[in-house]
Amino acid sequence: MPTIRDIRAREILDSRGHPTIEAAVITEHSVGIASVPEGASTGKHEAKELRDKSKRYHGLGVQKAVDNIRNIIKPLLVGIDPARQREIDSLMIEKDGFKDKRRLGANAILAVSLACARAAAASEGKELYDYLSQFPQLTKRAQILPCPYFNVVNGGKHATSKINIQEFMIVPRFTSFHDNLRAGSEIYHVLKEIIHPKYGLTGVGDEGGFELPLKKTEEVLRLLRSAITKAGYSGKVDLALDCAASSFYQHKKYHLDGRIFNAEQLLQYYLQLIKKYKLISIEDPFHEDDLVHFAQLRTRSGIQIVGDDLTVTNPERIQLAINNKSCTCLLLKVNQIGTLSEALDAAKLAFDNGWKVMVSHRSGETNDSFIADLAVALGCGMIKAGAPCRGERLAKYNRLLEIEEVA
Ligand code: 2PG
Ligand code: MG
Repeated sequence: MPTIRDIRAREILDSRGHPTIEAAVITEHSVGIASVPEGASTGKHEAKELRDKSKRYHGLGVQKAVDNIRNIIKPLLVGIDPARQREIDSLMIEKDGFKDKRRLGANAILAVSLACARAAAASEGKELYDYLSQFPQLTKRAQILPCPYFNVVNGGKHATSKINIQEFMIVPRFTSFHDNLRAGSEIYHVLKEIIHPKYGLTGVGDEGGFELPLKKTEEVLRLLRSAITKAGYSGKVDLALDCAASSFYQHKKYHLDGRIFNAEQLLQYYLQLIKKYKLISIEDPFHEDDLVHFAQLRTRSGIQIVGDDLTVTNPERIQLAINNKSCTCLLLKVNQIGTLSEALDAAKLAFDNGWKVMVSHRSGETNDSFIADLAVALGCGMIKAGAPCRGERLAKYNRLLEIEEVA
């Protein structure tokens, strides 16, 4: 039986140039390394990452969280088999003592939680997705390659433009992952060819999608539709949005596209967009506590309604959304809850209640491709990891290509 001999941790930088944590769990036979991502449009119910709030890196340093791994988490876990994931996660949760993991930091806890899974998979000589498939929450799930949701235009908190909707996604509908990746990439480059002569600039936002000097949701949707057609993918690629509506909700109103909406008016607006652009999925259409309007849009639109800031990968929040019939799909982000065991509990709860699950990256990412393996092990059929552009996004998509080849 392998046991944890050492745990190392260090401060590294993420794709936005902000500090984050990389941890290494070392056993007699293996080393498991994992790093944690960081959100920009974080839900208020998410687990809390610990930041130094000192002068370094404008307060964003993570030296305290790194010290917590070295001085508190390591002594707690040395000598344990890294495959005892539930016990490891529970020990860290208890030691932290806060529901939102603010003492040790969800970032510190998650780095170790994921690194343990990697170390255990390596000791067993298994690919990570195969190892994860053995978890009790996933035993009934078949491994499948997920369909990618490519975020090709960035708005909201992920861009400096005036577009309020955070993510405009294209969703190719081919059976193989490599065909989907090819479609995403070809459309992305056609989009660039359309944008460049019109606007000059073709800079990208946090998730690799283009930043556009436009103001209205419909202008972007029209552009996407023409790029899909011009690239020869008409009828084979769908459109989806992540509104991240909490980010344009102020003083009890939604400030979108230069207009001010109440929830009912916004719902009507979404229904029009869904019909006109054949949207197949909308994430966070209303603010993070509006369970009721999520539910109304679900029944009145019939399309996929994804909970992110509403549900924050937290079984308690998900149960609330289940009771209110607010969503049909859970967005699964491991760092929203802070341990692998709890993230898998969240997925299981969603599946058991007839929801779908979409595995997700964060806007601040590293080159860690853990979520690619996780999506395959969950057999959930959907992943969003940004545009088919920028290394930290491609790390996930390229890992899926690799899995597709060997699986
Ligand atoms: C989201 C995510 C990821 P962030 O809202 O779904 O795309 O953004 O990581 O900034 O919360
Ligand atoms: Mg979101």
